[in-house]
Amino acid sequence: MPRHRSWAEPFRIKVVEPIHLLSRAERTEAMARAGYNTFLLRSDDVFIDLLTDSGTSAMSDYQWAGMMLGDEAYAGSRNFYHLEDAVRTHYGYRHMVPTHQGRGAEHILSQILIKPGDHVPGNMYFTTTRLHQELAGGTFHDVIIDEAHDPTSTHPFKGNVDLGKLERLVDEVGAEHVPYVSVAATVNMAGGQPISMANMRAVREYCRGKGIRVILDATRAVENAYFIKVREPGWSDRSVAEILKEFCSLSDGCTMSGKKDALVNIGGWLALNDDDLFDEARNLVVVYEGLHTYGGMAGRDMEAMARGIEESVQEDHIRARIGQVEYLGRHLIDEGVPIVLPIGGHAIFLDAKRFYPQIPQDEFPAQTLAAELYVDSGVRAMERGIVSAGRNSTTGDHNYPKLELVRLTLPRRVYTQAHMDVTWESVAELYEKRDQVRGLRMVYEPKYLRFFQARFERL
Ligand code: PM9
Repeated sequence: MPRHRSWAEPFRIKVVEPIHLLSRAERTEAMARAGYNTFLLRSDDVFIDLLTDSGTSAMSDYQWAGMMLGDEAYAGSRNFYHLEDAVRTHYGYRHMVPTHQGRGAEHILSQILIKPGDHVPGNMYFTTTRLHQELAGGTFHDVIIDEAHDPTSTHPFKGNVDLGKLERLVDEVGAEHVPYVSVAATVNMAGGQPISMANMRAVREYCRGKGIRVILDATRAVENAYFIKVREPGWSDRSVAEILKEFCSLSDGCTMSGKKDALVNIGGWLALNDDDLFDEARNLVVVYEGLHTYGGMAGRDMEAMARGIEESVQEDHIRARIGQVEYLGRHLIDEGVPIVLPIGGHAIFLDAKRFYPQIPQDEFPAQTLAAELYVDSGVRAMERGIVSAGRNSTTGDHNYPKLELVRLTLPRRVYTQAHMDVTWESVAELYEKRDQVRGLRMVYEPKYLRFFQARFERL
């Protein structure tokens, strides 16, 4: 048997940004000041920031060099054409407009395609995606496979669409009221779980027969392509870049938050193959984002994103990126901590229902756990449970998602293995002391996307 060899990051560190750990008393006070919502903490008060992988990546020297080549012309910036080339080369769509970030693309897409009374099936909701669908008058329907809602299921492709559920919905509401199927790559709210190429192809075939479009949320499609390579039979010899392109070819367009896979701090795009739809998108982008050749982005930011796309599909990059998530997850599994299985692409998701079974869901177990973790070690995580799920737009009741999770999200190329060690050690200690903890009560609730700004008090 050959000896085990560890992987190592395919970069070395050229610039460092100091971070500091406040005292426990200071952290306790900071958490109370933030209303037990990690979104309301000051970044300066955070030691290891695992709130999100969105816009938090470290850019390479190649990307920073590109920033100096920003062409800040109002119209026709050369960086736009670089970005357009990168999207065509790696994602394969014919047309694209830049947007300031992913939700800008979701807004334009929803306005173009959804009419009041329409129905939008998707492989689990995402907060901003669903809200834009609802604001356009649509109703979201979850058609993901049941395994996705079970944190203990080890199905390798928990992002898959359940074709039976999709078919039943379409039969019920009529294909003419389904403007598109919204398919997310590595489903965020399910735990960063991928969709298989075979399932994507089946969705495509079904939709083609019904005249329904397939729109991909490509935000973490590179990570999805990596999982297809390592988990789906028949793909291990293909490059992540090839798989990505083939995967995207099974959709009619995509929305994209460049702040994740594409390794930039800001930016996104909407891509479409259809000429007429693209024309509509180009018309709307000037209303909400900016001219169609910058769409809310500076020239330098478009250059950084074009270069980030190139880097994102490099095999050693993506292997190390997902390898770091796995490293953290393996340690937590070894400590007996309940996490969502299998380990996903961008984050480890702690299962707060099993972590704190004594806390009822409407006393916010995941929100509580995220607050406890910060107080224990200065690690900032994000609630992905009942607070994120919001309220039913018809009844006004809380949505009660099956998954009540805390997300430890890994920014790309930012933290070291030692940071991962501090994180799992803290979570493991909290798990040992889990019995004493009580939940929270919400004392302020904003109307939209409440998880960002809601405030809580300890019970
Ligand atoms: N995701 C995340 O932390 C940013 C803040 S939480 C709303 O996971 C998907 C799958 C996302 C996503 C953002 C967006 C929106 C769309 N789809 O944040 O607007 O994970 O660039 O993208 C966050 P923007």
